[in-house]
Amino acid sequence: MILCANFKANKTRQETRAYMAVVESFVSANDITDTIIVFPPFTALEHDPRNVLIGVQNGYPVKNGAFTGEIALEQLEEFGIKTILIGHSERRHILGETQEQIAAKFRFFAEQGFLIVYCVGEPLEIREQGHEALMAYIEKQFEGIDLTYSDLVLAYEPVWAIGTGLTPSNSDIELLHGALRMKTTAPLLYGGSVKVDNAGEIMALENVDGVLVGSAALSANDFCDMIAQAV
Ligand code: G2H
Repeated sequence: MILCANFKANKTRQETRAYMAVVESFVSANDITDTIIVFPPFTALEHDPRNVLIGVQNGYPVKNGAFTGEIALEQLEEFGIKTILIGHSERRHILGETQEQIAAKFRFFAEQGFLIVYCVGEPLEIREQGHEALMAYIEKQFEGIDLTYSDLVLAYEPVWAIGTGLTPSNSDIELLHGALRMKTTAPLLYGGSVKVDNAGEIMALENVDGVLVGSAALSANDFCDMIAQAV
């Protein structure tokens, strides 16, 4: 299983250090062999600890240069970062990233050999149009994306389930993940209001290889509880 904690714009450097200490000691004490990835804000980046991967929530697809306000490869390399989240719905819908920009990031970071957690997902009005419309929408989010990339992890996160407490039914998750499984052999994560109460059940579903957790993973103890539920 792969379990990711996405902090978004939460936690200070000090809070992140305290969080990592809890998660790292839990992972070592329990001989956890699942892949655990934490995505802190840039300001709290540290070198990868031994047993937990540290990834970034974004990155600019150049080595360095005149890109005010961005963080590029050179700055990530300084921390030994080799894991990145690309295509998260908040970047698509709040920050206005286009599929073209997202695909450029994907290409660049794939060329650099990063482990890429690539996110797709539909808004509610698309889901209400049925499975075919939903798949057509997600297909567009695959434009310019190499689904055969060897270090790809694909995360399905329905936009309407993100931070809302709503989740699709287990059978809807299985239906969608089954369709994604036909397109790629990459591990498939589910994301969107995963919490201690539903993580185990979701991870036990067919074609679910892990979870991407936001708000419920902000508590280190809760994230450890979810890790303990990995099957
Ligand atoms: C989806 C998810 C983590 P949350 O954004 O990427 O957030 O678990 O808060 O819905």
